[in-house]
Amino acid sequence: MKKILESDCHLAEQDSSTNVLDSQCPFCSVQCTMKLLEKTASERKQYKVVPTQNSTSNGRLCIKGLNAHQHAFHAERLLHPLLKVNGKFVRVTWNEALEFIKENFFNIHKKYGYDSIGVYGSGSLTNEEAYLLGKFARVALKTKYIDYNGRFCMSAAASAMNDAFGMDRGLTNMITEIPSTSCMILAGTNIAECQPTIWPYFYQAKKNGAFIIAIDPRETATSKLANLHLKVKPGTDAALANGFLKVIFEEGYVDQVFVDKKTTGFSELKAHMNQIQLEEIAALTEIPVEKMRLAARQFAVAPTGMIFTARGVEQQTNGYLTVRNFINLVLVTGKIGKFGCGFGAITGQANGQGGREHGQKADQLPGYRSIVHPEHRKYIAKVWGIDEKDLPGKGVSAYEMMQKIAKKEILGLFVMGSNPVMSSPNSLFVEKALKSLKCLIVVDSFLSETAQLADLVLPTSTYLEDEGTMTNFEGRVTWRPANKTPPNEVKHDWQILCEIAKVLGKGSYFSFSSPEEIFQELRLASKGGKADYYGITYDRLKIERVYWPCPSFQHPGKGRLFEQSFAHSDGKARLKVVENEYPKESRSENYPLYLTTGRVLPHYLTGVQTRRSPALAARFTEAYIEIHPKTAKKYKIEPNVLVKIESARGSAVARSKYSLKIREDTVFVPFHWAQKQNINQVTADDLDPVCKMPGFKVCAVRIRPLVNLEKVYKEV
Ligand SMILES: Nc1nc2c(c(=O)[nH]1)N[C@H]1C(S)=C(S)[C@@H](COP(=O)(O)OP(=O)(O)OC[C@H]3O[C@@H](n4cnc5c(=O)[nH]c(N)nc54)[C@H](O)[C@@H]3O)O[C@H]1N2
Ligand SMILES: Nc1nc2c(c(=O)[nH]1)N[C@H]1C(S)=C(S)[C@@H](COP(=O)(O)OP(=O)(O)OC[C@H]3O[C@@H](n4cnc5c(=O)[nH]c(N)nc54)[C@H](O)[C@@H]3O)O[C@H]1N2
Ligand code: SF4
Ligand SMILES: [Mo]
Repeated sequence: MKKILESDCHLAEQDSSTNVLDSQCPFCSVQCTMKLLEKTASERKQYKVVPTQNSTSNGRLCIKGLNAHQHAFHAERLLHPLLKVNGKFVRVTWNEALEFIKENFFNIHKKYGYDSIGVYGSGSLTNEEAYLLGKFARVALKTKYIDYNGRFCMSAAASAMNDAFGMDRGLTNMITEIPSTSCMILAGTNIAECQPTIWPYFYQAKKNGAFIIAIDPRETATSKLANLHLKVKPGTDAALANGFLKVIFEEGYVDQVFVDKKTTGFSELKAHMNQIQLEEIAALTEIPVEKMRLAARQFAVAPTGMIFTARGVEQQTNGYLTVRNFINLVLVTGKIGKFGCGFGAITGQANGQGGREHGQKADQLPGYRSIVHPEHRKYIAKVWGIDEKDLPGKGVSAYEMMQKIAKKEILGLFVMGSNPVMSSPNSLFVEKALKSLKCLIVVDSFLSETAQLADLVLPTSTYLEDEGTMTNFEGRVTWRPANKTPPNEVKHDWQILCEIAKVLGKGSYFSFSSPEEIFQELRLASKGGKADYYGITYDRLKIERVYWPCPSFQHPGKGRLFEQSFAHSDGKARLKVVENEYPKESRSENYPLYLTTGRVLPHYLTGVQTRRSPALAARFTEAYIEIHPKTAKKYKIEPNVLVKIESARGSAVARSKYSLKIREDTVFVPFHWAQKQNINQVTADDLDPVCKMPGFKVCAVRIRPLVNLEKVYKEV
């Protein structure tokens, strides 16, 4: 991690031959800021990245941010539209590309109706582009089928927070309160590797005396900081939270004044607790009762406390209920809406937060409005200047779109900012489905694994070129400047959407000439909604990051939520009875191990960008399987050999990495590598019934060495 240095800044200002570009990291939800210094020396360009100050990451940058420009300047950047002709991509002009879209979309519409084309968006898009994509789907394509990669990321936490609090924002409190909290539960979150520049806030809390509890089947850089690490059996976190609740009820730690005044559902939860047996939970989670008691007591008696969840507990087929149960813990102990207390589901992608507020979701309209609510529909139809009756209804979730493609109900797909052939569960099924489409159009900066399957690929700008706003994990809106001109024929996502809308005859609804103009419409569209951005302007954002909701220009933005009341109409939060659910897929004789998947520090998601950053790629060149030495011996797997990982869906290959830090019944594989190393060829596609999140974090597998070394040794 790099911290801002005085000398770095001076270098930027003093050297007049240096081009200085202000920017913001394209990767995770912290949105660290930086200056890119570009110097031309004997016809070669040299780059240096200098972190800059902002009130979230405080002048820090992690290794991904420091090297992000390497992919932006990579030789494989797409520079013009590519059309597939006889199985090969050929260069075409923008006019030819737009004609192709017009003709193909027109034919599909005519023959199969508007809902036969789907749109697949992304949490990497700016707020302006995410907003425009939602409008594009509903107004230009008139389809109900739009969803985005955030479905695989934030859907469990978002739906749980909406239902429990009446509002979904990553952190309910300000990040600056973290060092003052006296107890923290970190459930299925690896902040030290996934949001490294905010880790110092947690470190400071520990230094100030906080008791930290980490829940993770593996020891990670995050769990290292914990006073208590609960190495839970994968997928059993909902039950573990029931264990904590049981102790809190049994030992009289409920904050009854808070509960009576600010929540509903207490008597049902209390009755449910009478049926909970700690021993049963200990057997299920493999966490001893005494450790559960210690964790629950520490959290309950601490004067202030916070709970953070992330994908470890959320990417489960019961992810929604699991998050609800951690929220139950915060509510029964009254630890929310106060200084040093709160709940946070740490968002993942650069715009994981904003991307889920402005209409990319199947059931959603801008400002967190609902597509099935008559008043919400009327309001947005008015902003867009269309008849409410012409606004399509609710579509389906990201993976369900793939299922509709396989069933030939969706025949054309427009993908902007995602690589679903790698990031979806059961990816072999997804690959087959995408190949069966009549028309696949992908907008990307690279020929990603999904773009390779496309009929038409449109080249888009990167973070250094594309101005816009992003809403970070805190719920603060940030402005990303971008002064670099896109190379060759590259266009911005928002320009591409406007140009396609024009050839489809809908240009008048998309006559924008800058991101700021789109933001002006977004502000209006969000006005009065839960995620209200009306009071936020580019001018304000150029000075400071602003929290939403921010309903007027004078409003400072709301850092701490729920101080007086929750966002449901009666002002109360909802407690919820959660059963000790088991993961959908359990181990069997045939598939005796749990596979869990996740990330490593230098790589980002499906790796399209970071695998093209030499400094990052060099740190992890291939997929690995973290495995306990005892387990490895059992399956005759030596260190550093290729391992075949198989499930009922398919197989993948990764190199063995012995580790005492993982449970003996579990293996871990990061998902940043493609083709044979793509671990999503193995994962299961059961979805959470409420939020449709896949269970990326648990599936049953068997493993074996790819090559029989004993045989090879004998032969040599
Ligand atoms: N370096 C890096 N940083 C990133 C990203 C990246 O790709 N690389 N991606 C960004 C994005 S989009 C996201 S969503 C976030 C993700 O951020 P995180 O959710 O923090 O990251 P993961 O590695 O997916 O999972 C977190 C932890 O969950 C644990 N886990 C697995 N199964 C279980 C379980 O059953 N129970 C519990 N309690 N824990 C479990 C894993 O061992 C892992 O350590 O990171 C963001 N930041
Ligand atoms: N097994 C397993 N699978 C997972 C997860 C897991 O933990 N385990 N995590 C899930 C999570 S949390 C997430 S967020 C998803 C993410 O998975 P994906 O949606 O596939 O995300 P990326 O790998 O970031 O792919 C983004 C693509 O868009 C391009 N791109 C980046 N920025 C832009 C832009 O501004 N505009 C356009 N047009 N293109 C852009 C990139 O070059 C890249 O090709 O993966 C999910 N899949
Ligand atoms: S990846 Fe995240 S923590 Fe690292 S520099 Fe980028 S925004 Fe900051
Ligand atoms: Mo994510």
